[in-house]
Amino acid sequence: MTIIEQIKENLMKGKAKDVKEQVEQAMKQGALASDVLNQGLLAGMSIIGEKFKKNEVYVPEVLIAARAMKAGMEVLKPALAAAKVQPRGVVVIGTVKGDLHDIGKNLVGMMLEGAGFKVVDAGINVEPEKFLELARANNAQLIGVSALLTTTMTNMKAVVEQVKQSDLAGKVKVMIGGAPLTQAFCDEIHADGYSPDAASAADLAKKLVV
Ligand code: B1M
Repeated sequence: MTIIEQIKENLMKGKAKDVKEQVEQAMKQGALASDVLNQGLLAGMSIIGEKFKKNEVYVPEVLIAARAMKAGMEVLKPALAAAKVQPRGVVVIGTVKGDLHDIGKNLVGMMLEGAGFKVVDAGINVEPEKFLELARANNAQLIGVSALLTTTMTNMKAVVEQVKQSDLAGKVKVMIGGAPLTQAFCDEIHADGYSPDAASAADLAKKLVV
């Protein structure tokens, strides 16, 4: 097995220390940072995402794989910056106004990072204006809004409307998700996309940012 394949395998097993050491080793051996990223870290995270979708792994496994990815990314970041490897896109993600649930939102953020996006975390109980401000400040192409309550999901509409009525219209798309949501609700508030889980959220983000 090559060192990059070992990185992929160990990431899937959540072995953060091994991943970190093997990324260091791969870089010392002269591997390209982009190969370590795409064929090692992102490839492993993508398999974990697929398994999560099929209920073959659960939230804890995704969290430890994401932790291993972060450990590898810490080593890789300077080399990626030097090689001018650009993120796939920038996503501002947050939980909608009035809502304090963030476990699902954090998981979506990790899967987006695993898919190569730069993720700006707006936190919880986020006012619509804050989403727009952060999108402008970070040149984001996407805003991701999470809601876990039937009483707060309706607040997502304001985010979609404010984006469409602002200078960001046509430049920034809004994707939504969270347990009480449906595609029908997404259509009703004219959001650009809905996904039922964190792995599909990463797939959706890739489709929305072309
Ligand atoms: Co609350 N809570 N909670 N809660 N809580 C629920 C959501 C609830 C279903 C429990 C119940 O009654 N059975 C219920 C909502 C009922 C409803 O509206 N239909 C509820 C309630 C009522 C409340 C309070 C009102 C309780 C009270 O105070 N009376 C209160 C509200 C506070 C507020 O937000 N203003 C409240 C508070 C809390 C805690 C603070 C105690 C805690 C949150 C801690 C935290 O997040 N840091 C909490 C928790 C933990 C839950 C449950 C138990 C678990 C939620 C969770 O994290 N799930 C939940 C019941 C349950 O689901 N069994 C419940 C795991 C997580 C990985 O799943 O968030 O669905 P989820 O995310 C998934 C997908 O939905 C999707 O991907 C994720 C991964 O696959 N997804 C996206 C999520 N966001 C996405 C965004 C995307 C795409 C996909 O694109 C942007």
